Amino acid sequence: MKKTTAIASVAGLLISAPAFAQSATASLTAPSSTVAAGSSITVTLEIDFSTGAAASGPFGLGLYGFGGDAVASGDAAGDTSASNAAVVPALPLGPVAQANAGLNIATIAGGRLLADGASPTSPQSVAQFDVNIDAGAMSGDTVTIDFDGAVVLALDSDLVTFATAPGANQQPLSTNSLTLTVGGGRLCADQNGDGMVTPADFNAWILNFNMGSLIADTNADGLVTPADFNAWILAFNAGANGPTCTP
Ligand SMILES: [Ca+2]
Ligand SMILES: [Ca+2]
Repeated sequence: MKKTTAIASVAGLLISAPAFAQSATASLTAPSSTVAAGSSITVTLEIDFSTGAAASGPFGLGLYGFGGDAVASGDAAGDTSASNAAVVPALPLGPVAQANAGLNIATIAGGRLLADGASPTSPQSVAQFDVNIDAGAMSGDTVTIDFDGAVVLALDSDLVTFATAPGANQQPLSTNSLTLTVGGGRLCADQNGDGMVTPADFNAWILNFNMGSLIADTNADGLVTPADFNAWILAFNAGANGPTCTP
């Protein structure tokens, strides 16, 4: 809190606005809070912002840029990594989207969202990355991901740099943490849920398919289609080393 006040004071000297009550919050979301060990899930970074009473800079008000690190913690964080990090095309300045080694799993930054004069909308989805869960993680383990960064809402200086430590005209970005729980993971080929992959699962897949059950979604695309039959054969041939599915 003390740090935020100091930043606001510095920014107040640089711009003519009497008040500088900008704020921004980062949220990380995923399609599921349960992930099988060794599998990946796509995480979206969204920024909810208010330009408050800030004076407009040379391009007006809006979300000009953001930057920071996705940091993992929790029992399953050790061998968890990120890949396919990407900033949305609407933020072409920069952009930086790199996967890292270690608990700081990705560094992501981008800027210059708005066309001149366009009205900013909030919240904005700004980036995505895949989180690859440690293959050796145990059921019930968790990985919590935070985004530790800063955002620029009112551009009023010639040079804007992205850093995890906010500077002038930058607002610290508080994050709503995302916690992923490692699920036990049913082998996708195990259609009758007996914990084994046997020829009996072939008839079970047909039954599940005909019922439209998501258990038949062997390629895990969220749909039950004939493509899942080939996926079931591949999963069956892989035996105990095959992919895991939820449910
Ligand atoms: Ca089975
Ligand atoms: Ca499917």
